[in-house]
Amino acid sequence: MSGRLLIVSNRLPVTVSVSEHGGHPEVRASVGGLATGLRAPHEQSKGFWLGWPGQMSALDDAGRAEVQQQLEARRLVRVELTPEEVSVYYDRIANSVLWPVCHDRLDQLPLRVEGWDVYESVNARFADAVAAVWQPGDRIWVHDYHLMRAPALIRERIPSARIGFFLHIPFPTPEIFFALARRRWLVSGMLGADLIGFHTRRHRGHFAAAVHRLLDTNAHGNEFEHLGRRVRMGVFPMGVDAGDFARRAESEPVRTEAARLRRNGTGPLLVGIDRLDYSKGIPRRLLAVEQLLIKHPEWRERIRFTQIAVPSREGVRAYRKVREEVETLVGRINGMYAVPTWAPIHYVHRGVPRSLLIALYCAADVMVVTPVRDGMNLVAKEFVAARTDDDGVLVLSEFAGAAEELSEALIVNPYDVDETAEAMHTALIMAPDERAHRMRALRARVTTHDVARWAAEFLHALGE
Ligand code: GDG
Repeated sequence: MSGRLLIVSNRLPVTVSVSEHGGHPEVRASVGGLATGLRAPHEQSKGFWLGWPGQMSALDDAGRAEVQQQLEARRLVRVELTPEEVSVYYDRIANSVLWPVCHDRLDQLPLRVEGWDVYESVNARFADAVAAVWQPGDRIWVHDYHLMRAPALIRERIPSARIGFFLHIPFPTPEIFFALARRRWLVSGMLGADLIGFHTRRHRGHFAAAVHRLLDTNAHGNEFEHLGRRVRMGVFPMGVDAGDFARRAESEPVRTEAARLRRNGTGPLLVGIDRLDYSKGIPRRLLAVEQLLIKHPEWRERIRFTQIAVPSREGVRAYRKVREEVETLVGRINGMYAVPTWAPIHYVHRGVPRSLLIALYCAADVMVVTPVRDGMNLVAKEFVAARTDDDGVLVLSEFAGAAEELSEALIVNPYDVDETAEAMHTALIMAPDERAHRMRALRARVTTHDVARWAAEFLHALGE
């Protein structure tokens, strides 16, 4: 496909780090799903990726110039944000208002929501940065809830632009979305795009219903007529770099680490890996582990549940609260059931290196992914991609977007602690041939629908 691609996301796909002892700043590529999936289209199209590089206040002028040079070499365009802008646009509006609403958590909304003006001006800054590099023939792809206004603001600056927008988190039912005073303004922002992508049919349906009620426009099939333009909606479930996970899973260091993880135990290993976020359902998952030990005492002093909880958004109060809740539960459950030589829960409050992450996927007898709401959930797909041995059982929440595709998992209602505990038990006693049968079907899906295909399908639809 011709034309350059301009990718727009809150964060650039790199981390800038400065050592405490001075020296040269280092710009390293991030390994996140988006960074991986868009690397090839970004490099091939010779376009730009625009976003915030993270706080660079620790750098002196020479350091900044050096970072700038390294960013330019990667065709990355820096959108600068002040600490005050980050605190209002990112911490407050994006993460304390839009995130809870899109994850059905109206109870987490602040009593007064202020800062939409800053959200708008930051989105406008991104739009200005796009307009500064845009050339006729370019395609623009804007990502996620931090930039819901950006498509319309780009359209104001470049009426003829070809703009795609992808929402990585759920679009909630209108009943919930309408709690936002700025609902019409947000939806109109997204409608600045030519193509709006969602992970699931359900999110698309909620969005279509919201547009219908707010703007009195009916969708014809997957299309709206908006301000004289055609706006299309599409479902593009994001995948993972399945080939890379499979290769790493078979590498010597990962195999050795996985074998060590298995050997260390007294019996089957259950694993949970999430950002420590209230949407991920960690507290109820811990209660389900407890329930498993109550209902099936034969697992006591045998199973181990390892929960990696990566610190996340610690500047936001709700996140400090969920951390406290998780830590209290871990303490209580371990205190209740542990013996001097065994404890049911291994809780790790820190990110782990990618090799250990994949070793955990490979060593897990049961992977427990039970978010109470999740746009997609890549962890579930990464686990499947890593299981080249066709073994391991996935327990998956019906409220993760991934459940629409991964129907051979044991699907649970994460609010139902008893059901989740029973699914863990079923997974633990599942016969090897059934495990293999399910995993093969899951792997076929995850391998063919990988992240490269996701990006290619979206860009193909945008180009139409
Ligand atoms: C949002 C939506 C949607 C996790 N712990 C470690 C680690 N990770 C990596 C995983 C995975 C990523 O972080 C998490 O991705 P998820 O998709 O599970 O969740 P969110 O961060 O909430 O992502 C979500 C996604 O956007 C994409 O559209 O699926 O629904 O909420 O890639 O591997 N990586 C390493 N160490 C860890 O400890 N190295």
